[in-house]
Amino acid sequence: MLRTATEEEIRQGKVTDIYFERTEQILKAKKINKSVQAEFTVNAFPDKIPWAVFSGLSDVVDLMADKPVDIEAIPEGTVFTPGLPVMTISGKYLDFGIYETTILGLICHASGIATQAARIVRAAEGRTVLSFGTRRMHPAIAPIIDRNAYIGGCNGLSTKLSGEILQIPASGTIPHALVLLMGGTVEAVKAFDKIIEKKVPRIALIDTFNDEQFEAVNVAKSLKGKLYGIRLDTPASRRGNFLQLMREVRWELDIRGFKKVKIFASGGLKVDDIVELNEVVDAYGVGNAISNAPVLDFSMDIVEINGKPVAKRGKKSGHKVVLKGRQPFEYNAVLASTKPPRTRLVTKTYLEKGKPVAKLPTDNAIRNFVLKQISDLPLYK
Ligand code: PCP
Repeated sequence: MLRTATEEEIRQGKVTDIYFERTEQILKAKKINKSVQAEFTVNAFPDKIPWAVFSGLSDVVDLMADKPVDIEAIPEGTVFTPGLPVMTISGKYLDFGIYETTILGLICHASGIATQAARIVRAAEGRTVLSFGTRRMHPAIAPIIDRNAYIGGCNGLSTKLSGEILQIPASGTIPHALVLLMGGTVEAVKAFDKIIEKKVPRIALIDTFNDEQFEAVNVAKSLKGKLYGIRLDTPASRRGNFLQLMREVRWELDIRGFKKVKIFASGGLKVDDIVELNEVVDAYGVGNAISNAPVLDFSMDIVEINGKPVAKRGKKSGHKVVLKGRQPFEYNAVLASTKPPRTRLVTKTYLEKGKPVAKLPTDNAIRNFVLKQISDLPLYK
C-alpha cells in the first residue's frame, strides 16, 4: 500500500495538524462557534523573486463546496506581489478551521509550481518548454505538478496520466534506455520512426554514446527530412560549455542543409541556464526546477470575528478586497466596507454558503491569462 492520503481522507479533514483538531474539540466542548473571516497572504516570495502566480483556487473551491462558507479570491493565475490578501474564507469557524492545513497545502504547492513554470517560460521568451519533472516527486501528485506547470505557461508535459487528466497529449522524445537497448542512436531513431505513429515528432536524443556534434548529423542524415529535432541531455561530467557544444551542433547541422532541425535541451536546467541557452535552443525539457519549486509560504489568519476586525500581531485586521492600482501589477488591499468601485475590483466571490457563484475558468484560459501577464513583465533572472 502506498502511504498517500486518499481523496476521501483529505475531504474528511484528516490531513490536518492535530492542534486544529484539538482546537475544534475545545470549541465544541465550550459551545463556541463564532463567525470568522480568515485571510490568506504571503509576505515574501522564495529567493526574493518579485512576482508569483496564484494557483490552487479551483481545488479549494472544490474542497469547500457544499460547506456553509463563502470564498472570495483573486482569479487563479493572477500574477501578484507579496502581502496581498489573495483569498478569504468566511463562515462559522467550526465549518472550516479543520481544513487550514489542507487549504494551505493546496495553494502553497500549486502556486509555487505555477510560479517557477512561469519564470522559466518567461525566460524562454517564446521557446517551447515541456514539463519533465514528475519523476522527481511522489507519483501520486504527478497530475498536480503538471497541471500547475501547464497553467504556468509550459507548452506540454511528459507524463501519460497528466495528459489524460488535463486532456493535453503527453509529449516526449527518446530515453537513453531505448538507445542503449537498440545498441545505438541511429538504430533507436530508425526504430522509433518505423514503429511510433507518424503524428509524434521525431526528436533524437544524441548524447548517449558519441560526441553530439557528429551524432546530430548522423541522425539527421539517417532520417532525412523526417527528423523534427535533436535533444541534448549531455551529462554534467561531459558538458563543459553546454552553449558552445550546442553552437557547434547547430553549425554542423546548418552547413549540411538541416537548418529546420530543432535543438532541444534538458537536464538540470534553471532560469539562468535558459537565459544563456536561448541563443541556440528551440525547446527545453525542465524537470526539477519546476516540480521541486519552492512553495509559496501562505498563511491563513483570522482578520474578523463576529463582524469585528481582529488580528494577531503583524497582520492587518478587517475584511479586505483587492483593487487594481494605476500601474500594471499594482494592487491595493482596501476594506470591503469602503465599497470600492467595481471596475477596479480584482477580488471575486466564488462560493456563497458553499454554492458556486462564479464560473471557474478552464486550465487553458488560466494559462492564457498567465502568459498574457508575464509577457508584460521585464525579463529577470
Ligand atoms: C531528462 C533529463 C532529466 C530529466 C529529464 C528531468 O531525462 O535527463 O534527468 O530533468 P531535470 O534534470 O530538469 O529534472 P532523460 O534524458 O530522458 O533521462 P533518461 O536518462 O532516463 O533517458
